[in-house]
Amino acid sequence: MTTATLQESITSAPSTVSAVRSEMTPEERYLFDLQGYLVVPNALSADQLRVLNAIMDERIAAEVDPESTQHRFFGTGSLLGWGKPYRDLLDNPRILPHVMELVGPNPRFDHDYADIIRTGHSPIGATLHGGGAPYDESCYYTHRDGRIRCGLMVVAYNLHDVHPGDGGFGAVPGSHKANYPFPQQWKGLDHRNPCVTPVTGPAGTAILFSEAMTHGALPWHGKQERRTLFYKYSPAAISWSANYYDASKYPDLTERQRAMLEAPNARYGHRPKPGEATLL
Ligand SMILES: O=C(O)CCC(=O)C(=O)O
Repeated sequence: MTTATLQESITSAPSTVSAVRSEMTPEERYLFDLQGYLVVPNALSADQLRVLNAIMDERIAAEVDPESTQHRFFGTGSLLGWGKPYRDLLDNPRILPHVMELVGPNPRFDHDYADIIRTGHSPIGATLHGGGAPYDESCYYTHRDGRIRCGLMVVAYNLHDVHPGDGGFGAVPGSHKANYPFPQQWKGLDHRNPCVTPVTGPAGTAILFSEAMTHGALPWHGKQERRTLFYKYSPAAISWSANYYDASKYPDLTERQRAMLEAPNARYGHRPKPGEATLL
């Protein structure tokens, strides 16, 4: 049985998002530690998909050249500004237990973006990046005191189906624990690379992965455009991004969501409130 089939058999998911668990299963924990990624089916309900796609349709109509083959929504504002359905994904109950286990009990939302790919290369091209070596203190993967610890982990939501053969997310399973750098001459994804596993799944699937795992975007051959949301989380005191969120822009956030947007710090009790921090 391949790891992919194994994963399919043990995560054959609840059919609705209401079947929420409070923690990762031992099988999910095993697979994430083994592979550096985990596929979570049905992370979004059919209703969520409809609304998230409808909002994205409007954004595409407003911002994306119909002739362009790909586009990344990044750098001109966060997906959190696209409306409550996007803000609610911050602490998606189907995924939050995984995030809290993989980055720690006080997860911090580090950054986000969305990609659409109509054909061929993604906005970042077709080159693998990341990996356990050389060690990267912002994207580490380690295991201490009986717990997985990721410096930066990603929840990638498929808003459209990704079928086998379409392309999409490509992973080098186990590479988050590699002791040697990934060979430079193998990094291109335009040709089949036996080290790379295409990770597929229908709309609503979430692919969780450690940024320390070598990964990239396989060239897209799907009939429908690929639509992927990337929500990235760090431990409370760590930041990959140089930009921090301003929670005051989103008055409808819950207390938990607001806490996830706090700038990196150790969450000590007498810290200045967001907006009151002193520049030293
Ligand atoms: O397209 C993908 O699934 C991978 C994207 C990625 O690795 C990145 O944005 O850094």
